[in-house]
Amino acid sequence: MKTRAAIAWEPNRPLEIEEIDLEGPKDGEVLVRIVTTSLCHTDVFTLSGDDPEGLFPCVLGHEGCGVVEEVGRGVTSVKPGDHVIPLYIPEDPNCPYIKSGKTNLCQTIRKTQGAGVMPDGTSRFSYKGKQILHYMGTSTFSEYTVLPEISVAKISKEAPLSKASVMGCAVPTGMGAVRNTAKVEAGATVAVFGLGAVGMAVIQGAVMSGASRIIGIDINPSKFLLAKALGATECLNPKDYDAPIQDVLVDMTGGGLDYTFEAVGSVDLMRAALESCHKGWGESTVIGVAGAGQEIATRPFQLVTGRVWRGTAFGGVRGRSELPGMVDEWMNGDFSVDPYITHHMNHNQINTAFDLLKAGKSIRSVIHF
Ligand code: NAD
Ligand code: AHE
Ligand code: ZN
Repeated sequence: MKTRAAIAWEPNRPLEIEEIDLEGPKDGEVLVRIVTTSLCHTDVFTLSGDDPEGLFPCVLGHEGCGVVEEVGRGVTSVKPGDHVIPLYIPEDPNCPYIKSGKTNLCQTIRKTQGAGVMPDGTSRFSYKGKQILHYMGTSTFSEYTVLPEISVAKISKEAPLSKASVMGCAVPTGMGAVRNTAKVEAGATVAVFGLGAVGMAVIQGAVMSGASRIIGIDINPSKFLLAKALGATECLNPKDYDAPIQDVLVDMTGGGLDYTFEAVGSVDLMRAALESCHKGWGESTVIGVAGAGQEIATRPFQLVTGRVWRGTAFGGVRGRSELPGMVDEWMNGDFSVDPYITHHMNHNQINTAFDLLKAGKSIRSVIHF
């Protein structure tokens, strides 16, 4: 079949919308019509050429939602008409990582997914006979995409697909980082570096966990209004201080935060976030994705004296078994996704979504097919 897709031909080149060929689902695969997709900073990161796993040409996009149109042989858990969210971290109940109960990082198809192909080693996308690669196993910047059955989460039909794309990455990542990875408890103090959609979801998760103090940090003060509306008790711009931001935070909290989160992708901020933690117990969670070759550093004494450094992917959420419940929480009114969505646009305007995110002028742009 044909599908209109935004092609990333090479790093740093604007995406081009083309009608390309899409092979139907093979055994164990599903064809999904994407209704909306939104743009996450990780798509920007990969297009920038900084992602060691960035392969071109490809169809980017990993934050989306849609409707199952067709299933391949052997697929039993979803059927045509089901509403689904594509998962860049699948959930295979037979994967030893999933069976461990200790992680959401299913490895069943990680190798082929990282190589931009389906589990059988081939791509379903092509253009004029030339292979176009998948991205993060999802490729949601196409009106139709093919995914392994283990890479879709079936969600309630009550959830509006005009907004549900943000449940494909930003919201579960930020909220999950607080609830599953850091396990923030009521009364705790929290700081989040980076007030994009992921950082905003950290704030929302911290509020839901009953945090007593939530400090938002960003060099773009236009983000502070929304951060405070979501529940940040204070916002800081590191540019307003001469001292390193970790010293400022340790001073203003009487020794440091209980929990900090880095949601930017800067190794310097990852260090600052760790060093803003309270001696003896403070825990810092890395969410941001840093470019190829970059490394984190701190004095080991920071860890010797009781601070803990963690990381999280997709907020530790197991996509098939836990994401549908998070969508239900949204439907029950426990939280809203509306604050994250600053722009709606059509597929042809996808490069505008990139420009807005890079300029710090959007939280999430939702792209409609
Ligand atoms: P975003 O671009 O919307 O937000 C990033 C924010 O960081 C912006 O508000 C920006 O002004 C701020 N910022 C930039 N430099 C800063 C600095 N020096 N100090 C303070 N703030 C600064 O991005 P997003 O979509 O919210 O994603 C945030 C990060 O999380 C990215 O690195 C993304 O790749 C990563 N991410 C990781 C996961 C995961 O599973 N681990 C999931 C989603 C996104
Ligand atoms: N490919 C990069 C790493 C990118 C990365 O860390 N991705 C996160 C999700 S970001 C979503 O916006 C993730 O899930 N990581 C776990 C995994 O297995 O990829 C690199 O550095 O090679
Ligand atoms: Zn993402």
